[in-house]
Amino acid sequence: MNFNYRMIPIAFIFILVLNVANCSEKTVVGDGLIFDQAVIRPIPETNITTSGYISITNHGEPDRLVSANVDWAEACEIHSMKEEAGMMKMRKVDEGFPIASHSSLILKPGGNHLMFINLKRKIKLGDSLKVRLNFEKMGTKEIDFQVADPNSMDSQTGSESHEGHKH
Ligand SMILES: [Cu+2]
Repeated sequence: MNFNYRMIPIAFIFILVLNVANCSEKTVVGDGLIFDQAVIRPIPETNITTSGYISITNHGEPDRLVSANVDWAEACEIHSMKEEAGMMKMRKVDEGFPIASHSSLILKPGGNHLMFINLKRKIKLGDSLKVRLNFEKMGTKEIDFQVADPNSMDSQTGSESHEGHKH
């Protein structure tokens, strides 16, 4: 048998180093992207579009939200909101939104948002719907969005009354 016993301690040290690397990686949640306040606006049954909002914090490398898609609507677009001649107008953003390192992308009412077009199902308060967010570097992240009044989300930070902690 020609087994080299000197390799054992080396292999052992290598495994230890790998474990340490794994541990430190786990302290960064979701590859460096943290999702919060993912909400979809409740709408009357007759409506066929609605909007979605989310706060994305990037603790990793610079990235970009390039697109989003869902199973429950024909299309999901990324929209910006800009004032033109005194009116707020929304526009489809084909290039998506960049998210610099250690900064946040906040989609909120009155500002940039996700637009769900030609809904295939009813959207009612309390529902939870999956949205796939596609990032240039981090790939696709499937996030649970809650159907809730988006205007009440800011004041709810850190004190959600009935749903508890959900990520
Ligand atoms: Cu829109």
